[in-house]
Amino acid sequence: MSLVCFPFKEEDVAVVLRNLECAASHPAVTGILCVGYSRGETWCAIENAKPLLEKSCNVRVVLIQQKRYGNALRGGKGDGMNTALGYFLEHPEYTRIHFYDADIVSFSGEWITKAEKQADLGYDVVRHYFPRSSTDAMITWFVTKVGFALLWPRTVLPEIEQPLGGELLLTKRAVEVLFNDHRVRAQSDWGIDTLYTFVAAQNGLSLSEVYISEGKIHALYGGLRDLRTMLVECFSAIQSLKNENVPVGGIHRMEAAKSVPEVVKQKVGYDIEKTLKLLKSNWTPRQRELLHQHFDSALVKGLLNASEWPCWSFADEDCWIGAYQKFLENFEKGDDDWEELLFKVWVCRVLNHTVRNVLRGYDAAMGSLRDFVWDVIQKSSTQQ
Ligand code: GDX
Repeated sequence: MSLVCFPFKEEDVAVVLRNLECAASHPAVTGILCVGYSRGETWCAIENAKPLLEKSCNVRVVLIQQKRYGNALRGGKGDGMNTALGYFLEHPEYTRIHFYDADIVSFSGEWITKAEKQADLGYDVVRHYFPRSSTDAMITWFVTKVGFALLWPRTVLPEIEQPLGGELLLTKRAVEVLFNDHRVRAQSDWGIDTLYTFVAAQNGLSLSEVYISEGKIHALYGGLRDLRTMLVECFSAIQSLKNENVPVGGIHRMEAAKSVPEVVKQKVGYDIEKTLKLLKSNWTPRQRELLHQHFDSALVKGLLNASEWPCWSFADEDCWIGAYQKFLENFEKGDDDWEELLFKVWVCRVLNHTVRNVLRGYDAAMGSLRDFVWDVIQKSSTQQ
């Protein structure tokens, strides 16, 4: 008896309704839960489609607005997902909950089947992972994976392929662990994916990752500015956990990846021209002061040059690791100058990766990302 949750804001209504129908038609699914940020156009479309969907698929379809669980942080997807966990625990007829982003164009019943099969084998958490473009997942690679590798190199965390993915299955045991953790309930923003991944590993929940070869085709980003809030919230989530301990090892099974479709290989994940302009904008005298006060001279020189003319060659892997450690120590969420500095250094890192690695082709680019995380794991393991 599985419940499928779609958290949603405003999305292409036709895509959302198709996904609801697809999930509702799956034999393992007896309930669909749509958790809305607000009562807008997408909400109304789901409300109108609900009676027919319930009748034709013989499932319960529930539409609720997200509750406010975390009062200290921005109310976002975290409140949406936590609202779904609360609903799930109040309805013991369900034994598993799945989450899928509502805007996925390539979603199919196969995604549900693959996750259900792993849960049948006894895994507490099942995550979906996808072939991704070499300029996509730049927060996952440079913030989350690198942070996990620096802070908990001997654990399962840095090995999780897509630790921020919004597509996953949780068993009742996993939901109880997550929902009873006050840090999870407080994480009302984009940091929720980090918290679910982290708390599951810290509590020794077993994890299986299934591969979805057709990829996750969904609404695309413009310039990297679109990702600024997500970047800040995902980094801050890692920073909030930096003094925590996680048991070494952990049960982690991963389905092998297959060859990556050409359309994914050729996709450019963000608008480079729009992004170049970001380096010159929003500078304040205090950002310059913070730079001089906390960071290495090569980074200071490079970023100040970038404030006049786009440049990024200084932002190589070593520079990013050095800067990351300084941000872990000193970054203050909610302080616009700190947030802008984190954003600008990350933009330079992404541009450096794009020009130095992505231009050499897909395999070289992905290899460089994997090598980077591997090197950080190696170095951090010997230092701990
Ligand atoms: N209820 C609710 N409340 N739903 C939200 C909110 C919110 O505040 N914000 C977004 N959503 C919904 C949205 O409508 C969509 O269905 C889903 O959550 C994902 O949002 P989207 O803006 O499409 O996220 P994006 O940029 O595609 O990132 C997603 O994929 C990332 C990844 O795979 O790396 C998202 O699930 C991230 O959490 C994930 O890290």
